[in-house]
Amino acid sequence: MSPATADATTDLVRVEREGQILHLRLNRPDKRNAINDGLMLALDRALTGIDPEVRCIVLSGEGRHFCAGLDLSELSERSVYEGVLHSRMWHAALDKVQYAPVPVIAVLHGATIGGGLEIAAAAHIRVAERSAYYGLPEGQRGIFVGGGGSVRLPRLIGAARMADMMLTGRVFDADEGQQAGLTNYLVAEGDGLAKGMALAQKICSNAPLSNFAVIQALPRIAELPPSEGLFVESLVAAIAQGDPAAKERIRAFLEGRAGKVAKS
Ligand code: 1HE
Repeated sequence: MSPATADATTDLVRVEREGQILHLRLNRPDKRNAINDGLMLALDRALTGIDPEVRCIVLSGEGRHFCAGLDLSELSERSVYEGVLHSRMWHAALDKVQYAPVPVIAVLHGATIGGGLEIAAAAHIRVAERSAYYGLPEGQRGIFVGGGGSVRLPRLIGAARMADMMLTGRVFDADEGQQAGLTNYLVAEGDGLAKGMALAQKICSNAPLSNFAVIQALPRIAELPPSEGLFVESLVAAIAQGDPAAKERIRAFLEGRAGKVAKS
């Protein structure tokens, strides 16, 4: 890892650059990366004005846990109206994760709870270490998800599983999370970041427009009625294949200069 280029204004989210990869690290380990306003705003800032040379983002948590969710100490004095604004502030920040210009890989370990799971759900790929576990204790705390969880998590694991987690306080371990579709990769303890970085390197080697189409077009098309989806797909396909990077890559394959598809 190159020397940290920590920015004083985003101290609660450490920002480091390794070549074309931007590594963001939730950085409030004493409080298990519980999300106070400062941390969410720091995440928002870290995702604003990303250098066009960046091709992939890796998001992880400092300390023994990925994230303990909403900082409950900030909640008690909030009015209903302030609650709405707070939730909308989270939505804006987590939209910057989901609609980042480049793919975001979340590397999860330890507690990935409440708002922590909402952050993870906004990423495009999730890597879990064996210690990772997932909970939505909102029911026990008398609150509701407010960071896009009710929109994004049912699309990953289904509304029924999410309701079970919220109503009964059911906690999924790393294996259960993987089986439920919460995570894409499950690796040994301590290997999460290396795996996240290795995946990021692969993503960096793709054509940028192709990556952009996957993260921007795919989830939108999936929400469209089939006929509209197919029409939008045809436009995106034509745009992507018209890109010089696509033409060069296809030429390279036809001339035997590009790798074959193989199971690694
Ligand atoms: C916190 C928080 C927090 C830790 N808000 N301060 N989230 C939760 O309900 C999860 C609550 N936290 C826990 O269950 C545990 O802290 C953990 C399982 C995450 C970690 O346990 P452990 O033993 O490693 O740490 P700890 O001793 O419990 O916590 C260390 C410190 O972090 C301690 O503060 P200290 O001043 O006594 O050292 C804790 O109080 C503090 N801490 N978690 C505030 N969450 C927009 S809607 C989203 C809704 C939600 O996210 S609901 C989920 C809330």
